[in-house]
Amino acid sequence: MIHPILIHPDPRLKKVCEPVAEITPELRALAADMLETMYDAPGIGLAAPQVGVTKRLIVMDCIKDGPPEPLILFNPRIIWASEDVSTFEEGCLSIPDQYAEVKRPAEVQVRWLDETGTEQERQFSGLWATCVQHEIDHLDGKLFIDYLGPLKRQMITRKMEKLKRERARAV
Ligand code: K1U
Ligand code: ZN
Repeated sequence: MIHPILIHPDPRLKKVCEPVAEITPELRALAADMLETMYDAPGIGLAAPQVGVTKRLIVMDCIKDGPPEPLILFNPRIIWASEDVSTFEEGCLSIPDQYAEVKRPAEVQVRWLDETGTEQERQFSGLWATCVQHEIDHLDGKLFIDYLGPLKRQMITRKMEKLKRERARAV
């Protein structure tokens, strides 16, 4: 099932999400729905708060060409970050059509539980590293625009408020 994606500003996108205590069939179904929603958008990542669920769950697939490589991460944690940084032009499905350069560690080591409850660990680099940090930020109520200066952030927020008003009028 495809879920509607919340648009900034929304209080649910500012919350620190709750850790997942047990991976239930309902949470596995939510993860599958989130992947479907992400591919449909289309996007390369999605965090549970973006579909209104304030739990620590993200999905990703940063493969652009070639066979898909979907990842489901419950309670993801960055356990190491490189000193090297990389700058990437980021977008966000909750802030449509707005992009800005964000500087983040170039490589991160992440530990999480997969959909079977098994602990996984992987070192991410390139787009995967940018994406996993962007998604984990969502779980802490942080958006990529929070890395920008106040004027740019305010300008984007106003555009999103206008977009939401227009969308509300259209229904
Ligand atoms: O979390 C999100 O809002 C998803 C976001 C993830 C992301 C993008 C860029 C840098 C860091 C994190 C997106 O997927 S925006 C859409 C996007 O980047 C994309 C869409 C289609 C093809 C390729 C990329
Ligand atoms: Zn985002």
